[in-house]
Amino acid sequence: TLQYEVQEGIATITLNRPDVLNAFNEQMFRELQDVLRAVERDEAVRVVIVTGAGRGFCAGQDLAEMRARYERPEEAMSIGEHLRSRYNPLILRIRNTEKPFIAAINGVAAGAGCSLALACDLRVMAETASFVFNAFAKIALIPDSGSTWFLPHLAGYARAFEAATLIDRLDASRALAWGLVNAVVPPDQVMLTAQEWAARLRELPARAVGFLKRALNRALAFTLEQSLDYEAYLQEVAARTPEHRERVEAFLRRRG
Ligand code: LHQ
Repeated sequence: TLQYEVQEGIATITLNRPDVLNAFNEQMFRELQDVLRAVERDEAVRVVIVTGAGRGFCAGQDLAEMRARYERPEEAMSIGEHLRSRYNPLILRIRNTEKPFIAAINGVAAGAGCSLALACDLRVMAETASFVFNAFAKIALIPDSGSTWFLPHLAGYARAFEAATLIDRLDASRALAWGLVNAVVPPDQVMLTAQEWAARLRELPARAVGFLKRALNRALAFTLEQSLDYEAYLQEVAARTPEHRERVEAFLRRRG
């Protein structure tokens, strides 16, 4: 259900259930868990790209698998448990892994597929792709897997509410205008753009990029005072790395 490859420091995870627009099932979670553990551990991996096979990015929870659960409630875990044991750890792992994640949104993202995209650090979206945040409301649920948090933080409260209710297809140009994605490109350039960003991120010192990710994530729950303090703490560590000295020296040499 997944393709995973690492090439020159760039890991690419391709959700691979194209017949169902890469909806999440149990097996995909198992495979994702293994792959994300590998990504976190493997020092050779500097940047991660997440994309979908076929015409979709990710359609969220596989509803056929859900139905099977509803039919055997005594065997199945509750939705709350399902979120706590599957989706929430996935989202948190993406946020807590101190490497940049790029979502290459090749096609439609619905439900938790939107959440997956928003959990990443950068997003490039195909002109033809769209977000379907109201997929949740349409099946009488609320946005989950972080979407109630990501949406207002990225786009603001009113847009979050609108996206979760009224908008059937939030198209790429609106996603860009709302700050939900960083760039919109023709479909055949989605992976190229993601790879180009990844190659540039790879050239930056890994420790510094990891700390940046940590500091920005903390800042979302911090006061200015707390952020200033946390910056000073991380900077202390960053400044002790050899890369810092080397790069300052290299800058000064060029100025000669
Ligand atoms: C699917 C799915 C899908 C199975 C397309 N499942 N087959 C919820 C509950 C519990 C616990 C945890 O978390 C969650 C979080 C969630 O993610 S809730 C939201 C779940 N997702 C949805 O409700 C989205 C359902 N899909 C759609 O609304 C549409 O498929 C979208 C808008 C994504 C795309 O529409 P189209 O481009 O018109 O494609 P399509 O509907 O024809 O889909 C293509 C195929 O994929 C089709 O199968 P078929 O055999 O007819 O070709 C769909 O049945 C299948 N598919 N999403 N989530």
